[in-house]
Amino acid sequence: MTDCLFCKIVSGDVPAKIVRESAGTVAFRDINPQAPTHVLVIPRDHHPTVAELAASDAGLLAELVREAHQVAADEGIAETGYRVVFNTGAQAGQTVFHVHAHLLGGRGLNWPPG
Ligand code: IU
Repeated sequence: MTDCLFCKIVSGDVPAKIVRESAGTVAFRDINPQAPTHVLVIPRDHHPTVAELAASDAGLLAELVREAHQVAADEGIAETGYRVVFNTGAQAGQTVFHVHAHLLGGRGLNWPPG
């Protein structure tokens, strides 16, 4: 999608601090981190929400979650614990409609989230 920020990160037209890549995904550091580790994992293909991705390409969704875990392992937080969040829809705080898993960790995380 030409007007999608995260598609432009995938294509290299917008810079990002990329930490990991797989055949179907790219992982990069969030520009406004909410935890010591805050990485976004996105599919290379444009899908607006996790619900749409689950319905159209469940294998790619599984790859996204596996990659999030691998980033957690690379960051040394796989054992202590981390959170994977898909904000879905405006009321939940989704602002970029190219599905992204927020991988958060490196500090204690409150429950329920705000
Ligand atoms: P949200 O779940 O759609 O609200 O998450 C979007 C995230 O994308 C948010 O945490 C932003 O800080 C982040 N982000 C980014 O990493 N790089 C950007 O250029 C923009 C947003 I715009």
